[in-house]
Amino acid sequence: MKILINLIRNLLGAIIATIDLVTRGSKVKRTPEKQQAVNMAAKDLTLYQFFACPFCIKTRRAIYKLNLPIETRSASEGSPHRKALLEGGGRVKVPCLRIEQDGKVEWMYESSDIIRYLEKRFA
Ligand SMILES: N[C@@H](CCC(=O)N[C@@H](CS)C(=O)NCC(=O)O)C(=O)O
Repeated sequence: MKILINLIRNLLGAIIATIDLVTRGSKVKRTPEKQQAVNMAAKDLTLYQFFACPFCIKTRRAIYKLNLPIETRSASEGSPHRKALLEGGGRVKVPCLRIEQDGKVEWMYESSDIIRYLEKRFA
C-alpha cells in the first residue's frame, strides 16, 4: 500500500514539475553588474529538495523567477546530501535553504519562509 501511495505521489509530483517547467514564464532582468552581484551572493545559498515535492516545485519556481543561480541538492533516499541535511538542519524535510552568511550557517525550512526571505533579499 505504501509503495502505491509513493508511486501516485511521485507521478503527481512529476506531472506538476513538468507543468511548472513549461509555464514558468520570464525571469527578473537585471543589469549585468547587478546580476553579477546576485550571482556571487547566491553562491552562499543551497536548496535541499526533492524533484517531485510540490513545496519544492513552488520554491524552485520562485528561485527561477528571481533569476537566482542557487545550487539544488537532492535529499531523496540514497543521496549523500540527505545526511548533511539531517545533521545540519536537524530533520529531513524539504525544501530547506542552507544560508551561509558572515561565517554562520542557517537552515531555513518552510517554502513560504524561504520564498519570503529570497524575495526580501533579491526582488
Ligand atoms: N509546510 C512545508 C511542507 C513541506 C513538506 O511537507 N515536505 C515533504 C515533502 S513534499 C517532506 O519533506 N516530508 C518529510 C517530513 O516531513 O519528514 C513547506 O511548505 O515547506
